[in-house]
Amino acid sequence: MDDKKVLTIQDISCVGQCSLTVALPIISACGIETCILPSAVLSTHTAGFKNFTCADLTSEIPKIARHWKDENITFDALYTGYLGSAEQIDYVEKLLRPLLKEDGLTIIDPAMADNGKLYPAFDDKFVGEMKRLIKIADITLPNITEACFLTGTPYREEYDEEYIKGLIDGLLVLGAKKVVITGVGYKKGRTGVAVYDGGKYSYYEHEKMEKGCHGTGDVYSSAFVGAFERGNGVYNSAVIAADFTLDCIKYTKNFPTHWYGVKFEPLLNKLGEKIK
Ligand code: PXL
Repeated sequence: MDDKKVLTIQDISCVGQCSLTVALPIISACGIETCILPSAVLSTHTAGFKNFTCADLTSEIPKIARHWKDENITFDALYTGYLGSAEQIDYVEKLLRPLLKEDGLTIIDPAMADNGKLYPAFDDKFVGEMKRLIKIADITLPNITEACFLTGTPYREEYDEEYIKGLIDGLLVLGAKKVVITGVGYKKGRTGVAVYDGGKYSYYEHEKMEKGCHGTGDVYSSAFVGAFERGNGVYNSAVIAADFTLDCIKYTKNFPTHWYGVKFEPLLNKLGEKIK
């Protein structure tokens, strides 16, 4: 078993099956020690609940990072998800990235948008800030909407391979080294992931569930990080994460009133087995 440590910085949405409450169990189920840095504590996520509470923890980040530095704590990977401000992005660059081991990787999920729209908390200025993180991304995992905002490409519901390659190339220009774009479907009833790694574009296609669930991006990225840190390559990790996310969406459909997240928990054992 690997003795690896991943650090993930995202919010804690206490209820909502997203961000840290997804990343911690999924990456752990892959057999990887998962250290967390909560960027904020919210009562729920922001997509569909009203009057949620939010305690910002930005001012804790430098104190926590300093303690880790003093303790010589280092990480094999830094995985960022939903972040709340330009200041948090600064801290990722200046305080957390230096805690990576020499060959440690920065994996950026620019969690900020879906279905052609930014999440309620974000604006164009934040998109500009997120571009700074793409610059330092060894791997980035946007959905199509996020890739469009980051590259300044008009969002389209229907597109071809050239359009997706254009998004990937735009992310490479921003500085990303490897790219996985999620939710890429060229045919009716099908979706998949487009991968760029080592000069090669590839694509994995699978069944598309008619109705998606909130939080699939976080499930996907967390499974990707877990699989990747267990030694799978970018493409294989992208496939493992896609199959897992699809399984989770299918399972969640058994609970039609469960609207706010993905019921991934009963499938964690299967993911752990697959990664072995
Ligand atoms: O990555 C999804 C997510 C995470 N955290 C918070 C959110 C969302 C999506 O809306 O609101 C707080």
